[in-house]
Amino acid sequence: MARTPTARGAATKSPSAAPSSTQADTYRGNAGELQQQAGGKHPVLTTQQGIPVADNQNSLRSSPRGPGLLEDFILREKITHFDHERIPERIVHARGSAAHGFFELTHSLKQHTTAKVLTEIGVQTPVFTRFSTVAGGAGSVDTPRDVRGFSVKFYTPEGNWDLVGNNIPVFFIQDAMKFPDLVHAVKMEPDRAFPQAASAHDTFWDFVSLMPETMHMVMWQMSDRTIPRSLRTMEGFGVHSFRLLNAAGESTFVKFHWRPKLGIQSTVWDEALKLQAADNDFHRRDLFESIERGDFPEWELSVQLFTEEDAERFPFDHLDPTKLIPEELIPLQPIGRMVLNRWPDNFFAETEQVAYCPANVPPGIDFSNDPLLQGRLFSYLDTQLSRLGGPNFAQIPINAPKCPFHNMQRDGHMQMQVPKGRVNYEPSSLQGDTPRASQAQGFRHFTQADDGVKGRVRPESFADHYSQARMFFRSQSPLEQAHLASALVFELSKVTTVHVREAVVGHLQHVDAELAQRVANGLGMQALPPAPHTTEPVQDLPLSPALRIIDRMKPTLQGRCIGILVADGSNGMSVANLRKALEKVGATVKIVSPKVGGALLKDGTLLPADGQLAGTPSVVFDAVASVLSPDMGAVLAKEAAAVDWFRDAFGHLKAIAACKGTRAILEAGGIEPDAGVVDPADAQGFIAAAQTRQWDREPKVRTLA
Ligand code: HDE
Repeated sequence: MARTPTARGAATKSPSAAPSSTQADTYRGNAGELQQQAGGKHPVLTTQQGIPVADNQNSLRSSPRGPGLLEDFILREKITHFDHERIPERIVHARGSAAHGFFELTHSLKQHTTAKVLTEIGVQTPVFTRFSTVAGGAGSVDTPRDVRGFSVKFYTPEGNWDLVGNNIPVFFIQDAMKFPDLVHAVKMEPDRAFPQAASAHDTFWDFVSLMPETMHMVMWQMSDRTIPRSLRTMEGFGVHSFRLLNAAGESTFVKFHWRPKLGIQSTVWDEALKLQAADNDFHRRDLFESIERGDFPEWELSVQLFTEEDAERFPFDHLDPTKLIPEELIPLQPIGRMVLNRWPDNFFAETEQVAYCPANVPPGIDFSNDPLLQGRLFSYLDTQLSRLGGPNFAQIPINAPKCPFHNMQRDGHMQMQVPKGRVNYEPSSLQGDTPRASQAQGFRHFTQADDGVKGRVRPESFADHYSQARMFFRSQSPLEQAHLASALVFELSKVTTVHVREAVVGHLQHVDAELAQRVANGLGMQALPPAPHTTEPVQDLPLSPALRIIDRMKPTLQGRCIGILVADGSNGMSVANLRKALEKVGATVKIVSPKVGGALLKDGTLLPADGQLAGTPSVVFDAVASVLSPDMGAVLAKEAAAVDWFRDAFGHLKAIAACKGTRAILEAGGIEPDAGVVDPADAQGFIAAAQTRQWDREPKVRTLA
């Protein structure tokens, strides 16, 4: 008699107690069906000890409706492992996405370094690159206003080189001593545990207002750099000066720069805010999808090389990480490219467990005395000991070098290796194959005389906090300056403590008096707060147009995504023609329709959709188009999701290709078509408009500070 368990569990016999064949079928029925559907040859499920499992649906009970038994080693092992699935998230840069790829050198730096990764042209060095936000937790969204981490692990033939940088070339503070304070101030406030992933709150700006050295980085943070369009359109910087050492032991200073092949692109602030609701994983998804379709993200690596003597002539100290070296002063030399072409197989095993450390450098690369870098050399190994649970994390596949490695380090938690032999010390004479140090190949430090006086001091050469902040602000285009001023108004408007707002505006006076006035106006201040006393006169450094974004956006649709809105009755030919023209110039096209099943076109064919209108707002696209019948246009003009689709695209300065049927929706959204609104039949006109944003439109759609 076949028994089907009822809601009250009517089976009378325990399924694990040698069930009758009919009972076994009943209990395993579902799983069996699933396996058949999936097809293929499935290995037998086992415990971690390799014991085959007969039933993965039911725990062991004393009777069908009786208590569970402690004896159930299968359940206990499964639950115990699950209970320990999480590891501590990174203290900073917790939210990140990563990909595998390679670095290929195109110009040798042989004259300056012995590092093979920088001297062997054409060799492809494997890399694993992780991008991150800084302030938010691992589960926070991808698109807050925040600095982005840009970490590259090069698996070189002489050991791993980790270039652990950011998408901004300077940092908030000059000395590692202040890092815990900075991070405490920017993360959620300790009593209320908000805001998540946002610097717009009192503690961050309180810290800033009392630490004028933050002012240069604050300018970058308030610029559009911190609201990137995608990870593929961000620059990356090693930030600190490093040293290159050649065979003769001579040193050259170096700064590293990554430049995206697609050019640098950002979002506009209102768009970034709405993206946080539209797609929490906007950047991760974009990276994944681009790799999946073979559109591999690529960056050029460039270096700025300079000597100690060059550095003495700079009007700032290059060892101060709040300063950059304008490329107008020391030009960038391209030396290679990085291509990311493989998504990790497993997020936890690779992206979560990867452990970057700025102290990982191969022979031929060395550190400078930048006091922030010196502190970082300690911090990363230390944090990884607790985050990854012990000293053997370098054996985790994603962290292990891809070149041979041998040492006498032994034992410890999670030791994966089984060393052979009696010798675990050096020197030794009992075995002929034990590792020995090598003068010829080993790592050498730059030898430098140091006749200073020990002490806790800030060098006087670090005292100028405003000149480069001024240089950055004044180098921006007028629109970028307006974005920056508006970002300051937005952030400071979230600060409830009046004296903090005033103190920040006081500092801005040293950066640029007009900026301070604009922010004061935006905050509704009745009078301009006084500028704080400063020991150093602020210099008017030569401007650096290379620091802009808007002018440098590449006029291309490559790497950009266009959404086409269709509905029942749309003209299939118009959609196909537009799609073909867009794809020809490298754009990705996605079809959006009121229903995800697609739209029944005028000719009766079904066009499947990539996204449903209500769940795919226009913020996720770089430009939008629509092909709608007048009837559907009239229906959608009463649909908020459709009206918002166009109103937001217009407000976010995107090109719009709107057919006649769409006019009713534009009217419902109060949109007055401008040069960036074209007919979808004019594919070339749309392509030209979609290659950039409609910057002229901005003053008409929002008031900027
Ligand atoms: Fe980090 N930083 N940092 N940082 N940092 C970490 O290391 C630290 C700094 C950066 O994708 C932590 O493994 C100190 C500058 C990135 O996994 C931690 C100081 C720059 C990442 C740490 C700095 C960075 C980190 C947290 C001041 C740009 C993510 C987890 C002395 C050049 C790496 C971890 C990844 C991560 C410490 C300053 C970039 C706590 C003490 C400057 C991209 O060790």
